[in-house]
Amino acid sequence: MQSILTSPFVQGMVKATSDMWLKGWDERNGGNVSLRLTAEEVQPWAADFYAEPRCIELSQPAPALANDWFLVTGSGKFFRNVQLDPADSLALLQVDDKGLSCKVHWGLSNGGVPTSELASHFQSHCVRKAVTNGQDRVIMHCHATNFMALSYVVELDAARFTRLLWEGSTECLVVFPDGVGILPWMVPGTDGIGAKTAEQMRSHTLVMWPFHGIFGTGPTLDEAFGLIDTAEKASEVVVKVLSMGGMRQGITTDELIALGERFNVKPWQAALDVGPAHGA
Ligand code: 2HA
Ligand code: ZN
Repeated sequence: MQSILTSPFVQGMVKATSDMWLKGWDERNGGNVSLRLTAEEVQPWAADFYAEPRCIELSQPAPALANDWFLVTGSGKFFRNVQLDPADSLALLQVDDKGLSCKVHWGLSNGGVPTSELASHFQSHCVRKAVTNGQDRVIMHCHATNFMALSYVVELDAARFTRLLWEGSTECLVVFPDGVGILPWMVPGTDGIGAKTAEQMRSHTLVMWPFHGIFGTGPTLDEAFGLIDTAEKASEVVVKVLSMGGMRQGITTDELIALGERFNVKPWQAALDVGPAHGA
């Protein structure tokens, strides 16, 4: 019997967190990731589970996640170290049958608790699970550098910011047609920011926490990573463009509409309606 360290979910989490570290998005203990799993996916590795799993109360009831399994990053753990010691850095959890607590079945081998942003993750999972009929399984948070930098200079209006990124790279509208939601600045690690993040996740796959970072969702770790990577790439382009004096030309509204038609996605209407970011 192979160790749970060889399981697709632990390997996938190691890859995602290592890539995020290498991108420079997760300094120190910055960032957190959660992956929803089925009983069938975790069952083959049950031999590695703790005989007496620790129980952790949830700060908010999450009945929609009753009995669900999650692999999450641990609070205070450094993404840079996940690849060196996944059993210390990660936690495999199962929510109880009422959604009031969870048990740590594997991981956090030297103690500790799941990510400080568990409230934002679980509340967002409830929403994404419902709006995508169970398809979305990943919530990913990090401190994507250029995306963060833009939050200091752009108007914090979701439709305008979405439009700016759509014009920052041709692939953006195809990758996030639902646009980017924006929260006001809030204290992280609280139920309050969790509720507001989840509210934005009803209609957006990306959410900005100004002066802090980004939340992304998707069906797989690769998809959530790719989504954030795409927004961050466009943000980098926009940062460079603004540093060179601003956009003198760009993708037009008609061109964005044509892009949506070609790739069979429905662009967020509000971001089309605000008009071009490049002032053409
Ligand atoms: O500590 O990024 O938002 C991890 C974080 C908190
Ligand atoms: Zn953070």
